[in-house]
Amino acid sequence: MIAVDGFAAGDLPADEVAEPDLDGGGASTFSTDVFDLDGDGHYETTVRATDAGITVATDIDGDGVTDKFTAFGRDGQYRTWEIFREANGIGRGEMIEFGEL
Ligand SMILES: [Ca+2]
Ligand SMILES: [Ca+2]
Repeated sequence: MIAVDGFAAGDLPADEVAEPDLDGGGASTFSTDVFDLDGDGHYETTVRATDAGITVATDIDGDGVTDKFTAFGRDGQYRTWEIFREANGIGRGEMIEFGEL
């Protein structure tokens, strides 16, 4: 079972959100793919497959920092966070969606 429950939405550091520790023990990454889903020439979406599941990180505004992050577990559960950077530079995540595929 994937430990997405281990994600504390309040303390996701934006700089590290692209490589979350999904199982708490250091999931090994099998593949990383980048996509330009909206076709503007900027590859804003990073998809990583690990032994814990698949994560999708999207940098919507192209500033190099992930804005939206979704984790899909092997059990079919998914959760999406929106990442904010506060004035003091600290990233913060807020869960905006979750469910089962
Ligand atoms: Ca794009
Ligand atoms: Ca961004």
